[in-house]
Amino acid sequence: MRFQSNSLERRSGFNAKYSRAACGGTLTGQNGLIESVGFPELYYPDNLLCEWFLHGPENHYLTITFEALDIQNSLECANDYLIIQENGATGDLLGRYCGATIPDPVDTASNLAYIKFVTDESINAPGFRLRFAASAEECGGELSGTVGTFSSPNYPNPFLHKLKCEWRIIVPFGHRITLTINDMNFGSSQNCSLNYLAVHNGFGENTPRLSKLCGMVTSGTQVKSSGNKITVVMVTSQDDSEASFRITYTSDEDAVCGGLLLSSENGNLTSPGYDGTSNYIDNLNCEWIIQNPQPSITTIYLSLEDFHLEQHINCQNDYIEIRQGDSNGDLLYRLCGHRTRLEPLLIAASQIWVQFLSNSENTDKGFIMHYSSF
Ligand SMILES: [Ca+2]
Ligand SMILES: [Ca+2]
Repeated sequence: MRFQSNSLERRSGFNAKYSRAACGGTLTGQNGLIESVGFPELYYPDNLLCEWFLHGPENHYLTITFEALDIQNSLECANDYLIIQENGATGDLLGRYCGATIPDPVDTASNLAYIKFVTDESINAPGFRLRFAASAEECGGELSGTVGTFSSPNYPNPFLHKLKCEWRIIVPFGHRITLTINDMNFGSSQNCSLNYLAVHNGFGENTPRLSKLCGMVTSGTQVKSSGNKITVVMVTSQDDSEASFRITYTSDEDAVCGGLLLSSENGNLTSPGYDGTSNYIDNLNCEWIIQNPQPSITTIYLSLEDFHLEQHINCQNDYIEIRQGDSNGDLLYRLCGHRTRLEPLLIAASQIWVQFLSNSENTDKGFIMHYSSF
């Protein structure tokens, strides 16, 4: 506001009163309390428009609980009313309230909420008192037992917030993981793009996706990794998505591929099912460690006897990666396509990691390579 006068006429001026809004504001933190003006001793005034902005910690959701409610009752709460919206002033409406019946608590999808209290020009009542509390959902993690169970947050109660959780399972080399769905209900299967479980053949979402599960899944449904690692990602994208699951895993079956090999023992490494004519399958992830048990010998020798993987200019589809040490080591080779000149690979390392990955389409005959050290 600015007052400005020029060089012409003079007048008596102005006198304005100001005061802070009697209601509303921004509440930041883990929890808080909101009341109507004068609650509980006095009735709220007429002609109010009060707005509260609730701001909980990141990655939390808010539970808003009514401790008291007594607002002028009207058809469709048209006269005096309280509304709660999630995600702030432009978010979805969670409820519109009036009368004197205490509603159930409401949960928001995110850490933000907006509350508005509006009254008309006549008839009032004691008002309301609300509390909000922020909660974080704990989920995901790494499991390394040979058998185990994991489930959605708050299982067997349905999970009701937007969330992404990742479970990574690792079992000893040479074993594959069998996941068994004991129970899974992700609500309507029309929402498969929004609410689902994705199972990946290896660690992380960059490994081939074995399955995408959603809706109601028959108890006993199984998904198997090819090697000793698997990842389960749970995605819920709507605030009211119903999601609950319980999965058991075992690891008594032999791996399809991958394992720990000793270079001193000289042997062959092949794509699963390699016979020189038939093709490997889609969505494989095979991880081998080739280790030299004698530290004095630090060279590992790999010769490609036959090599036919799907062609791709950058080896993005099906490929072999060879790294020094383990999966986090320096990348030495990334191979794909057809190799007719089978040059031997001499690698100056006492341990290497070899990964073969196939994507969801187009396969070829695969490969056979010989490993040794001398
Ligand atoms: Ca009123
Ligand atoms: Ca492929």
